[in-house]
Amino acid sequence: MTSDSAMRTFLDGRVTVIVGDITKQDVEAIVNAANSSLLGGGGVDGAIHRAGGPAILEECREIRRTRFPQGLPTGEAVVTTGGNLQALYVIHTVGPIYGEHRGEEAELLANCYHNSLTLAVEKNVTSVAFPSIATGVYGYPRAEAADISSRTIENFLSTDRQLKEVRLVFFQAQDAEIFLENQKFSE
Ligand code: AR6
Repeated sequence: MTSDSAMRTFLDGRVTVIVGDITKQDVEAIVNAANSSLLGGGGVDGAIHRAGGPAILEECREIRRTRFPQGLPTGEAVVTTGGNLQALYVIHTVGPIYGEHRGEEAELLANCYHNSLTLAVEKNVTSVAFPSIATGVYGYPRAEAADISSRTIENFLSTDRQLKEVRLVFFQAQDAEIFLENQKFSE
């Protein structure tokens, strides 16, 4: 369980916005802001591997070996066990490094959300939590990321009936405020 409570909800409660730690969420799947190596890193990635234990890294290595020897491309997503986390699954996606994709950053960030949600549905989960992908080390401006992530999530949920909760988890209250000021949910 988590003691964090929703700051705000959208789309009839199917989207919630909270301040908290992604590793502590009581949802069926959490999303990791990974890098293309899938072998861990700092930020959310480091926190998820520390909290989830070695089973996650083991599966990531196997995915690299069998499916992505060159690394997971930006915008794509893969799923592993949640290891010791409450979540059953970790969905790993690679955000764009801001300024390094010749103007295709927005499309790539949208792909991260769309592909992660697609995998969540494929895994039959009904709840999934996202960190704010690419807005840390990868430098994506928080206001622009809010616009893109909210539009992409709403678009996905408009044709999906399975997901009951998409939880957007911000590490700091100020980050959640920026999201709330810039999101484009219709209700
Ligand atoms: N729970 C929720 N949000 C968090 C947490 C947490 N425990 N920790 C950080 N954040 P980042 P990126 C927020 O840098 O920008 C890694 O080294 C943070 O405030 O984790 O996609 C990977 O291996 C920020 O808003 O991910 C890659 O190399 C957001 O999570 C690279 O960083 C994302 O910050 C990926 O960079």
